[in-house]
Formats: sequence, structure tokens, C-alpha cells
Amino acid sequence: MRILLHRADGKTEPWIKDFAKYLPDADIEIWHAGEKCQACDYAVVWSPPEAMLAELATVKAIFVTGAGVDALLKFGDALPRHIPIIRLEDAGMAVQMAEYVTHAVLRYFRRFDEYEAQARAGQWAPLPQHHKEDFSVGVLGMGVLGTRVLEALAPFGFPLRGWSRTGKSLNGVQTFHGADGLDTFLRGTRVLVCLLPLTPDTSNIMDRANMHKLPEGAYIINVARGAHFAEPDLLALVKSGHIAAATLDVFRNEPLPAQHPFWQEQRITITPHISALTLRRESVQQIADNIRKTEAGEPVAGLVDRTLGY
Ligand code: NDP
Ligand code: OXD
Repeated sequence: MRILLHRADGKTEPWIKDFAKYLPDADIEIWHAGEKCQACDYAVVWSPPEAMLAELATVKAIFVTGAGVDALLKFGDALPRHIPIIRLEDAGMAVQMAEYVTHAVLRYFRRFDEYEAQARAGQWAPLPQHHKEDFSVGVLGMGVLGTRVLEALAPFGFPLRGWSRTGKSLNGVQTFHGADGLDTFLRGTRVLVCLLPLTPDTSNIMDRANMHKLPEGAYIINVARGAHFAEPDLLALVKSGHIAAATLDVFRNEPLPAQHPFWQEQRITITPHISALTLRRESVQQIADNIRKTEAGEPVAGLVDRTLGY
């Protein structure tokens, strides 16, 4: 079996070693522009260049080394629809996401962001505590990662809310779904966590009107994709105080350009798309397992629905 591998960072050796361990029968071929893969069965990619599309059109399945597939689906029908696309499900990302979001929520709830600013200014000034009953945390997207985040937050006693496309039931979480449920979800959410996939339906979902539905003094934590939010409107709402602060891990343009105004706004905390990193060994193990299942004609976890876009 031949697997075509593309790594934008060029660091292919460790992936080859892990594939040798978890799928010893496979030959790994590194993609090079202009070279044809001779009878490649599968492709393993994250954000492939357009020049790779012809090769991707001939494999039995494409495995994505991430949870989101927007960097692949942006090619639309240039990528034949009959080729299965299989993303990572969890593969060590869910616990990282739970750590990141829990940290960000507690930082705001316990006002550590304000104490950090005070300490930098040499100020000693205890602030009134936020009330937990007013500190509802709402997660947009109750999939693999959103559910894990809600479960991690449960022991702290915040009122928890979740929004998804289809109806869900999760212990201790007030759930909402569909376009009809979004308004009520947003109006009662003090800390908004975005964990949606980026699709035509969710792109720009947090525009000015929807951000305005959040209560005065709301917080935003975006760990999904930059294009879920209207960045200039987010900045304006932070400056006006309607949004008290935001923690952003993802941006429309990454790396975030040096001249981007977010860098200058103290109430915006920026991290470089690290909330849940792809763990190579876990990923290769999951992909190897799914390749074995594909070969055996068994169903695989993480199969993307091309119509829904996730
Ligand atoms: P899943 O596919 O498991 O979950 C997606 C969730 O979003 C589901 O609950 C789904 O609803 C919901 N959803 C999708 N479309 C809509 C819609 N139109 N309206 C309402 N709800 C919708 O994805 P994961 O949890 O694995 O990952 C989520 C995203 O997190 C990824 O797509 C990626 O963009 C991002 N991510 C970011 C990382 C980072 O480092 N910053 C790392 C990993 C992922 P339903 O359950 O009804 O289908
Ligand atoms: C992912 C990501 O989608 O890293 O996995 O953003």
C-alpha cells in the first residue's frame, strides 16, 4: 500500500517513522510539486496546495491531520465528491481543548486578567468577585471537542449551555439547536466559546448583530476558526465594553499580521493556534486504524459529510 504524505513544514521524517510503526506494510511517498505518485492508495494532508489536487483526485481516501477540514473543502468540487475525506476525531486534542478553555474561563471568572494588568502597574486592589450564577458558559458546537469542554467545566458549577445543528442532550447542560435556538442561546450566554467547524453555514456567524445579543460585559473565547467572527466588529465591541474581553486562538489570517489592531488591544488575549495541537503519534495511530478499516470495508470514525461541510 502506498500513502502520499504532504507536510507544509517539511518535517516528514517523524511521520514516516510513526507510519512504519503503526502501518508497517505501507510505503510513504512525500508529495513534491510536479511529481506524480505512482498508484498511491491514500493521501495524508492538512492544508494541501492547489497543485496537489490532481493527485488527491485519484486516491481511495484522504486523511486530514486535523479536526477541521475547511482547508481541504475550500477547493469545492475540484476535489471529487466520491473520495471519502476522514478527519481526526479527538486523537488527543479534546483534553488540550478542555485545558485551554477551562483556563480561559477561570481566568475571567477569577479576574486574573485584571490582576495581571494591575500587577504590571504595581497596583494592589482586590476586586469584587463575579457571581457564578451570572457566569453562564455557552459553547457553540457540541461535537467531539465542544462536549469534552462542557464536561471539563461541569465540576466548577457554572450554568452551562450548548448549541448545535441537531438537538442534543447532555447532563447538566441547557441545550439549544438550529437557527431558531441561536438567539435565546446567545442572549443568556455570558462566556461564549466557539467550537464550530467552518462551513458555509457557520462562516461569519458571529457578526455584529449576533455578538450584540450577548449580554453587556460578555467574554469571547474563539478556538475554532477566525472566519467565524467579524474581526472589526469584535474589536469595536471590545472597545465599547459590550464585550469585556476576548481570548482568541484563531484568526482570519494566520500568523496574525504584525499590524493587526488586535495586538494593541489589552483586553484581547492572543495565542498562535495552539489550543489543541495535532499529536503526531495519536494521529498516525488513528489514521492507521482507519486505513485498516477502509481496507476491510468497515465503517470509519471521522468520515466527513461533504454536503454539511464537516
Ligand atoms: P465536530 O464535527 O465533532 O462537532 C461540530 C459541532 O458543531 C457539532 O455539534 C455540530 O452539530 C455543530 N455544528 C456544525 N454546523 C452547525 C450549524 N450550522 N449550526 C449549529 N451547530 C453546528 O467537530 P470537533 O468538535 O471535532 O471540532 C470542531 C472544530 O474545532 C473544528 O472544525 C476546527 O475548526 C476546530 N479546531 C480548532 C483547533 C485549534 O487548535 N484551534 C484544534 C482542533 C479543532 P451536530 O452535533 O448537530 O452535528
Ligand atoms: C484542527 C486544527 O482543526 O488544528 O485540528 O485547527
